[in-house]
Amino acid sequence: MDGSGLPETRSTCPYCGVGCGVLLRPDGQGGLAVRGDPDHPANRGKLCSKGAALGETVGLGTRLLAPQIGGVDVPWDRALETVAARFSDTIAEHGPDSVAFYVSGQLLTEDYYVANKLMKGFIGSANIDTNSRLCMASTVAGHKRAFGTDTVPGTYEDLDEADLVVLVGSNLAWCHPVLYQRLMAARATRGTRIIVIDPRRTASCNQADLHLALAPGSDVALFNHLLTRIYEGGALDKSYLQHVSGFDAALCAAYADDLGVTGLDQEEVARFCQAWIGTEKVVTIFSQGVNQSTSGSDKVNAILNCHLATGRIGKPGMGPLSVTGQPNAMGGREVGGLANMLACHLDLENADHRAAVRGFWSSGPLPMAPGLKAVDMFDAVEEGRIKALWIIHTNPAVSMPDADRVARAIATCAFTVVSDVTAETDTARLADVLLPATAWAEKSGTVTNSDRTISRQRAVLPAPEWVRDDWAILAEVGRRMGWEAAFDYAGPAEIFREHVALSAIAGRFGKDFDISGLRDLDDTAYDALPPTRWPVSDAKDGGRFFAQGGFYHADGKARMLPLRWRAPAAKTDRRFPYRLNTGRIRDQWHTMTRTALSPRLSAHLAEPFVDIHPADAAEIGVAAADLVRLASPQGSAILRARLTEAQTPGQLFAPMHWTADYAPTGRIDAVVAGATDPVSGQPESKAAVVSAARFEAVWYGFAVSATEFKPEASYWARARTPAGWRAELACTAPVADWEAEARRMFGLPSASAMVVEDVARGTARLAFLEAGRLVAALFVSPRPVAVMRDYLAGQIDQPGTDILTGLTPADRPDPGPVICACLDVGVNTILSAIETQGLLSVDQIGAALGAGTNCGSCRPELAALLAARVVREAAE
Ligand SMILES: Nc1nc2c(c(=O)[nH]1)N[C@H]1C(S)=C(S)[C@@H](COP(=O)(O)OP(=O)(O)OC[C@H]3O[C@@H](n4cnc5c(=O)[nH]c(N)nc54)[C@H](O)[C@@H]3O)O[C@H]1N2
Ligand SMILES: Nc1nc2c(c(=O)[nH]1)N[C@H]1C(S)=C(S)[C@@H](COP(=O)(O)OP(=O)(O)OC[C@H]3O[C@@H](n4cnc5c(=O)[nH]c(N)nc54)[C@H](O)[C@@H]3O)O[C@H]1N2
Ligand code: SF4
Ligand SMILES: [Mo]
Repeated sequence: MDGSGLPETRSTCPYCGVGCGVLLRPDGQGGLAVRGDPDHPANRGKLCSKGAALGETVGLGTRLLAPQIGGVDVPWDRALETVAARFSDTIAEHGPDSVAFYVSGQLLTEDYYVANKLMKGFIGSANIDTNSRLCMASTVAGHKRAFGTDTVPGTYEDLDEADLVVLVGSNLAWCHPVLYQRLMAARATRGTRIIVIDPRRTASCNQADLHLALAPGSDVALFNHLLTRIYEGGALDKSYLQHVSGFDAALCAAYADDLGVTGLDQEEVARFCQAWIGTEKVVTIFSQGVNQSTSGSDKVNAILNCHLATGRIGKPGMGPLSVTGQPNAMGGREVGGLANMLACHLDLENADHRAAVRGFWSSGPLPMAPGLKAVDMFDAVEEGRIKALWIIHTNPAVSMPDADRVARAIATCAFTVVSDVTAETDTARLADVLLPATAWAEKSGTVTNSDRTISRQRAVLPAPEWVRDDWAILAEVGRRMGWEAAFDYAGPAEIFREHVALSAIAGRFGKDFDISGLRDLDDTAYDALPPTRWPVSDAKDGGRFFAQGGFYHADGKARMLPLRWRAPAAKTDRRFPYRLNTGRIRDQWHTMTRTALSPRLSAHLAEPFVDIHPADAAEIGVAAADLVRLASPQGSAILRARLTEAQTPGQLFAPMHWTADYAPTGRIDAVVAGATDPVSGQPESKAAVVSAARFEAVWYGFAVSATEFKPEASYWARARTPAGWRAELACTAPVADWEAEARRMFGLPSASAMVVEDVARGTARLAFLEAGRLVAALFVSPRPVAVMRDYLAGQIDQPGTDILTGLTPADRPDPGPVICACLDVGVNTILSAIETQGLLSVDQIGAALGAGTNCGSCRPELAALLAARVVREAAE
C-alpha cells in the first residue's frame, strides 16, 4: 500500500531484459499507476521512459478482443477446434515436421514451457523457433562452444564493482537504460571507465572515455588483436588456463588475423588494449552489434577468449555480460524454446537427455535433430513444406529480415494462426485464425532477466471477457489434439512446478540450470515468490559461475576457439554502395504495438529516419529533412534524412520499429537480406547493402487532427499526440483541390474550414474548426514543411483562430521534440535554458527544468546538448 490507500502489486516491466521490478496500482477504471520497485535488485526503484509510461499503454482501443476466423468473430470453442483439427489433420497427412510454431522471448516461462512441450514432446517435431533467433542465438551458440552450456557467468553487481566497462555493439543508454544509469552511478562514485565499440556514435558514447568506430562486422579482428596484446603484455592468467583448452590454437589464429580490417587508428586501438589489459576488473557487455551478424557466434567467442585467457570471469567486477533484449529471452533459453535445444539446458541430440525428458513428460519419442531455425522456417513456409504455422507474441512480417517475402510466405501458408493482443498487426492481417491473448498486466507467471534473476509478473487488471492466457490457449489445443493428461494444468503455478521438477533431472545430469530448490513452492509461495537468481538447489544459490573453472564440457574445461575475421555477407558495390545498420530508438519498443500508444513516447522521434553523414548526403543531393529512398535487392524504404557526423561516411543507420500502421514505407526489414550466421542461424540484421537517393516528392505535408486518420500518400508517418494525431506526408502525385483532399483525409465533410492557398508558390494551409475549436490542420509545401510541429499538435481543441502561419506566437515558444518524456520537456526549452541561464551540467538542467530527474533515460541526450553548446562556444 502507499499513501493513496489503493493496494500496489509487485510485478515486472514487460520490455527489456534488465527486468525491472514495478509497483502497479490500478485506478479501478482500467488505468494503472506505475512506479519502480525499490526492493527489486535489478532496478532498486528506477524505471526508464518506457517503463514509466506503461500506464499509457493498457487501454483497450487497439486490442484483439475476440477470436476470429477469416476476419469474423467466432466463439472460442470453434476457434480452438479449428486450430486443433487443422494441426492434427496436417500432421496425420504430412507428418509432424509439416507444422511449426514461431514464438517469442516475450512469452512468460510458463507459456513458453507449454509451447515447447507441445511441439517437441507431443507433436514430435523440433519445429519450434523463436524471435530469440534474431536476438540471442549467437550468444547461446558462443556460450555453449566456450562453456559447454548457455550460462551468463556474472551478475549486475559486477557493474557496480568494475573499473572498466566495454560496450561492444550495445547502445546501453537507450536499450537497457536502467543498467546504464546504474553504470553512471558507479562511474560517479568510483570513476569507472567506459569504452564503446560501435561503428556509429550513439547516446552511449556521450559519457565514454573512448569510442572505437570500427568497420561493421570487424569485431573478431579487434578482439583477436587484444588477445595477442594480452599474451605479449604478460596479462595471461596461467593458473586459470588449466581450466581452459584451445589456448595455443586460439592465439595462433589471432596472430594470423588482420587488425587493418577494423579501419581503426593504431593509437586508439593501443589505448583500448592498454586499458583492457591494465584493468583487472573489466566487464565486457555485448548485444546486437555482436549477435546480429553472420560472424555473430565468432564475435561472442572472440570476446570470451580474452576473458578466459585472463581468468577474468565469474569474479566480482569482471566477466563477459551478454545483455538480453526481451524480458524473457533468458527464460526461453531455460525452457529450450529454440529449435536446437531441449528443456532445462538439456541437449536435443543426447539420447539419455531425450529419454529422461520423454519419461518425465510421458510423451512419445522426441525429435532427434534440431528443427527449422527462424529464417529457414519461413523459407519452408514459402516453399509449402510447412503447411500449418502458429505465430505467438511476435510480429515477423515486420521484424524478420526480407520482411516482404516473409509476409508473402505467411499469407500463402495453407493455415496460419496468430496469437496476439493487438487486433491489427502486419502479421495478424495475414492470419487465418486470430487468438486474443491476455496482455502483460492481465497475466501471471515468471520471467528471467539478463543476470539469471527470475521475477514474478502478476495480473493486476481484469482481463477482457474474451481473451485468454497464452499458456491456457496452448494447453487447450494440446488437450483437443488428444493429450488431455499432459496439458491438464490448473494454472501457471502448476506449470512452473513441473518446470522446477524437470530442472532437478537436468541437475542430476550435471546441468547448470537447476532450480530444484523451488520444488516446495505451493500456489501461495509461487504468488509471493521474490526475485530469485538461479541456480537454486540444495547445493547452489544464485551466485556467479566459473571463477574456479567448473565448465560443462566433458573434460570440465572451457574452450578457447581459433577464430578469423569474416566480412559481412552482403558486399557493397556500385549499385548498392551503402552499408545499412539498423537498431533501436530510446522510446519505442520493437514493432510499436504498445509504445506507440503513448503520446509521450511517440514525441521523442515521431517518424522513421535514416542517419546519414553530411558528405554522403551532399553526394546524393540530400538536405536535412529531405526524404531518402533506400533500395536493396530485397526491397525498398522511404525515410526522413537526418544529417549527422555520428555516422561514418558510407554507412547509414535506420530504426527497426515502423510498421504499416505507422509508416508503411518505414518497414526497414523489407530491405534487409536474410543472410545468417552458419553456427547460430542468427540473421545479419545490421549489415545490409543499399542504394540511397533523394525521394522526389511534388509536395510535402504536415497534419494534425483530433481524431485518428490514415493518410494516403507515397510517404506518410503518423503518431499519437496528447490531443490526437500528427502525420508527415509526401507525395509524387499533385493534388488539385486541397480542401477536398483534406476533408477526405480527416473525415471532416462539414467542419468549417479556413484555407490559405498560394498557388504560385504551391503552398496551402488549412485549418478545420468545430464549435470554434481546432479539430484538424494541414500544411503543404513543395519543400519539406517548416512549421512548429509540437506547437501545432498542442493547438488541437484550442480556439485555433490564428494558427495558419504554422508558427508560434512570439509569447508562446515552440517546445520542440520531447527530450524528457517523463516531464515533457522539449529540446527548444532546454536549449534556451542552457543559453539564458548559463546551465553547465545535466544536474543544473534538472534543477532548472526538471528534465532528466525522473527516469534519467534522457540524461545522455541532455549531456549531448550541453556538449554541443560547449563545442559551439569553443568555435565562436
Ligand atoms: N528502447 C528500446 N530498448 C530495447 C528494445 C527496443 O525495441 N527499444 N529492444 C530490446 C531488445 S529485444 C534487444 S535485443 C536489445 C538490443 O539492444 P542493443 O543491441 O543495444 O540495440 P541495437 O540498437 O539493436 O544495436 C546496438 C548497436 O550495435 C551497433 N552495431 C551495428 N553493427 C555493429 C558491428 O559490426 N559491431 C559492433 N561492435 N556494433 C555494431 C549499432 O550501431 C547499435 O548502436 O534492446 C532491448 N531494449
Ligand atoms: N532490422 C532489424 N530487425 C530486427 C532487429 C534489428 O535490430 N534490426 N532486432 C530483432 C530482435 S533482437 C528482436 S527481439 C525482434 C523483435 O521483433 P518482434 O518480436 O516481431 O516485435 P514485437 O513488436 O515485440 O512483437 C510482439 C508482438 O506480440 C504482441 N503481444 C504483446 N503482448 C502479448 C501477449 O501477452 N501475448 C501475445 N500472444 N502477444 C502479445 C504484440 O502486440 C506484438 O504484435 O526484432 C528483430 N528484428
Ligand atoms: S530498463 Fe526500462 S524497459 Fe527495461 S525493464 Fe527497466 S523500465 Fe523496463
Ligand atoms: Mo531482441
